[in-house]
Amino acid sequence: MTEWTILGAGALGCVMAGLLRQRGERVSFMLSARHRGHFHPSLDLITLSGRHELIQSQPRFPEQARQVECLLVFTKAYQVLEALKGLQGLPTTTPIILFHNGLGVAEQVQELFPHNPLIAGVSSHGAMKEGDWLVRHTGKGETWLGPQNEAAKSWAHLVKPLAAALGHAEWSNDITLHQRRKLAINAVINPLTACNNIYNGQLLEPRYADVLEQLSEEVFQVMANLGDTEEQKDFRRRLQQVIELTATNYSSMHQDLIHGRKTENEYITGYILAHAGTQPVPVSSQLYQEIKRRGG
Ligand code: KPL
Repeated sequence: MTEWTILGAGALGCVMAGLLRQRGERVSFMLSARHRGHFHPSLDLITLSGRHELIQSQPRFPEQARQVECLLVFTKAYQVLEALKGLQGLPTTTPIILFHNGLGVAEQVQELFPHNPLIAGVSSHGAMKEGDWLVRHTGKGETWLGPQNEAAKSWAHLVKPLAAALGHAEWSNDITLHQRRKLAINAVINPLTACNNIYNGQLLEPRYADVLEQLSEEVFQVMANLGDTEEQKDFRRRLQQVIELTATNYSSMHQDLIHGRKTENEYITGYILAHAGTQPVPVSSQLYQEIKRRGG
């Protein structure tokens, strides 16, 4: 049985670790040297039904990179490279699965680890961190994996144990489509909730109707220009569904901004701006600048 090593003990990384352990999978956390001696042996997972489950996992440190069998990366987009640079000892056969929001990082990881199977992951599970090693699973979602290089193409079997643990996991040879579709949702919900200091569900209040409409239109057009054939009504339906399913969540960008952390602005709204071409994207530009102005 493969051991799954989680890099990035944020909300989603911890929920995934918990769900995998509940299915009897072997799970470890890759920690940085500063965590040595501070590792909590058990993770407290609050399940969808509100039960607390204590999840046991193993700590691993960068000098043990050689032992990593499968690496699941849940750090923020802007932390991926730094975190991976410390793992140069990773065997070249170890698959690296990247789960960050936004796009544009995999190309750089490929340069750093040219031989490893490189896989992109897209997950819509809801997760909220409520404390150190205390995490709440807030919504069941889908998980898609797909190859980012040639070496990854023979790793589709990884979805089987993931599907058993997460309820859904599928392989897609067009993972960029799934990444872009998730990015489109994030490019609407995240900056709007972050700049207005609201939880996701508040976007459905009448006072946000106009800006929500304008921003959705901008993001939809950019994706359509990039070749996505999704119809606008389907995009709007998907957006509405995610807002409703995560209504009580604060988006990750909201949480980052409010806690004074760097956000994924560059990889989400920045991606929309970079791919807008001649299409005007005034709402995205304004939100992008506002988040930068606030230090995110
Ligand atoms: O992925 C998310 C995020 O916060 O980054 C959404 C789907 C918007 C849920 O909050």
